[in-house]
Amino acid sequence: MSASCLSNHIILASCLTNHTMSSSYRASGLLLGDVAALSRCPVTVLRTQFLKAYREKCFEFVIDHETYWDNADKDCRSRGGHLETVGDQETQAFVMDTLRSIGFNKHGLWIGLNDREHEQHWVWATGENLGSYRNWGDKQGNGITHPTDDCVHLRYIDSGHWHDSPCH
Ligand SMILES: [Ca+2]
Repeated sequence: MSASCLSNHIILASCLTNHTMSSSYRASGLLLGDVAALSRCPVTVLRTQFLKAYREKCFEFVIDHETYWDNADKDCRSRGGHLETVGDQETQAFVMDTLRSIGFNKHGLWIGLNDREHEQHWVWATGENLGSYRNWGDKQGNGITHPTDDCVHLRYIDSGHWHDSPCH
């Protein structure tokens, strides 16, 4: 087994859930401060230092345990959200900035991107197709070296580049 394959199997990452805010926030069109924005996150979501608001979403950084994508996906859904869609550079930067600010010290964080259904057809956990924004790391996401790597994490220790890994 190659070193990169081995490291793929020991990667332990965490999940990032997001939730849609209540409509009053979206309708306001105002840039609300963190505290006001957080108050509009679903009441079921625990208010901790790991809950952040960005644009119209509440992000729950679930970093207290490590697991594989399948479990992270289930966990996020059970919390009423889904694994995060990183649809543009701004969201990517928000996630990286937040990880830095909360002292994240793991390899990376699972995001919703996967090609489990059809090889090389990348979709988000929401079912949306991968758009024009991509942030693949070197030799990642191509399906050539490791076609069974169907789930993607944002690898913090590689400047946040995306790496595909086994889902479970
Ligand atoms: Ca694949």
